[in-house]
Amino acid sequence: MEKLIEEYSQDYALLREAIEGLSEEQLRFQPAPDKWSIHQIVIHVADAEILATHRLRKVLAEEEPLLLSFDQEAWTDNLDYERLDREQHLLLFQLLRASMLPLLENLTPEQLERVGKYPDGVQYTFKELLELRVQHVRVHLAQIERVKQAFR
Ligand code: NI
Repeated sequence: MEKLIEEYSQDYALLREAIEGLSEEQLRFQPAPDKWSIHQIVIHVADAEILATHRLRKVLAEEEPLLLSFDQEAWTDNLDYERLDREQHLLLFQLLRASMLPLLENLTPEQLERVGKYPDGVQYTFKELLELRVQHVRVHLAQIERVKQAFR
């Protein structure tokens, strides 16, 4: 658990590191018309974190709450990610993660096993939802690396 919390708290720095020194041209480069730019990936990661933080809090606070997912392509297209401020979203991500840290200290085994359910009936424990946060950033860090390679 300690390792998981440590990884969860380090993701912001990893995201920063991944985009450090990139030009605006690199950040806006889309490897294909249907592939996200690094800018879009960063906004997506922050947007996903808003919902995920809400889910984590809901599971800790309520009895078997209903969890909601989001249509990520629709958000990217309809929220005009191109115009959103990347720096703000990075800071938003940082604050969302930091705001959770006091809640993650001293969690009891019972709290880790608290569950939430998606409308399709699939159930996740708090611990699993937390693991998914770290995995989500990992997936997108790898994606950022692929976009960087494609730009070269
Ligand atoms: Ni994602």
